[in-house]
Amino acid sequence: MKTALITGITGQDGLYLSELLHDKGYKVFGLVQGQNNPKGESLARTHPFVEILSGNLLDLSSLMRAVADSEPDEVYNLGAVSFVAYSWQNARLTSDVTGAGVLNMLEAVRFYRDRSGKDVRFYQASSSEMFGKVQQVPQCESTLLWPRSPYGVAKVYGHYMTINYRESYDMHASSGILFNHESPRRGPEFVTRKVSQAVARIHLGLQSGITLGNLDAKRDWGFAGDYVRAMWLMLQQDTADDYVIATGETHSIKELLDVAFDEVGVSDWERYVSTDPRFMRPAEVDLLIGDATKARKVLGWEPEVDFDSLIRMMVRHDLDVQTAAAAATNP
Ligand code: GDR
Repeated sequence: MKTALITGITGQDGLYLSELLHDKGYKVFGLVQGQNNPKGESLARTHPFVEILSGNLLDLSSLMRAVADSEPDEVYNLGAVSFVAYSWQNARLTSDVTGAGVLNMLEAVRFYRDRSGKDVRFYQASSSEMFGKVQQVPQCESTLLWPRSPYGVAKVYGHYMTINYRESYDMHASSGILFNHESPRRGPEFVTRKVSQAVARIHLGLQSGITLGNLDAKRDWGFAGDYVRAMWLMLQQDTADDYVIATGETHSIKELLDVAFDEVGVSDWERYVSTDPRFMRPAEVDLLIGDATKARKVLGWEPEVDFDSLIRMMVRHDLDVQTAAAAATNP
């Protein structure tokens, strides 16, 4: 039986990945930070097969203990301060957790590997935010990185540190440059879920409209369940490497609104949508579209859920959730 340790296990990707690994027969450990963390309590209820370990990416000794206790074959570093807009207000915290946290995790793995002699494989969750002000369209593994947010800068640090540990210490350390990936488990601060929740609530008469930021930004959106499969495939290769994971299609926020509102039979969504500078970013990433040719060729990875099905799946999920919540408050 193989063993995996996942940081950021309470996030969307951590949950999907833990299920994938559990189905493959892995013993799964998950790092959860803080005392009485409600997300940890919820994880224990919904994913009882995960063994929860306490630790924090800022605290190297806690990571060394987590690695020693779990004796992992594979470590997936998904933990981060991950909301881009928040990173301008919390640039130092983001740099520490999302950037230096990667170094701490790499050190903990290297220390354990050197003492145990076990070949531990490492996955780093890099991000398309690293491309920022894009220098090439579409973006691939060799595209020059030009991050546009403190979050993007921190991810670049973690990305190059992962490559550096691979080259300096012969570690099996791979980096997945994942483009935006969404699901019904996405946090409501991200634009797809903010829209799917609002559309469901507007349809049910629970909310009158939605206020957004830049409607012209374009993203390459895939399904998180497809993307965690790519993470696992990277660690099954003989050689560690970096891979772009993307659908190769890009859509604007306006197109997202077209599909989401269409799912509830609304075509003139403009009457429900307003914009507010509050949701604009000091520096925007205007266009992302990934070229995942390498992942397709080397890993044999293909996305299964397309943009249209993804957004409709999220709206339908939120219709169910909101209907149940409304029924519970007005029985
Ligand atoms: P992103 O995701 O920043 O790409 O990072 P997000 O969904 O927050 O924004 C996508 C685009 O939508 C525009 N936008 C809005 N965004 C939010 N959150 N709220 C709004 O009201 C709104 N209006 C317009 C944004 O300006 C942006 O252009 C995500 C995160 O998951 C990162 O952690 C991850 O690394 C990358 O995807 C890949």
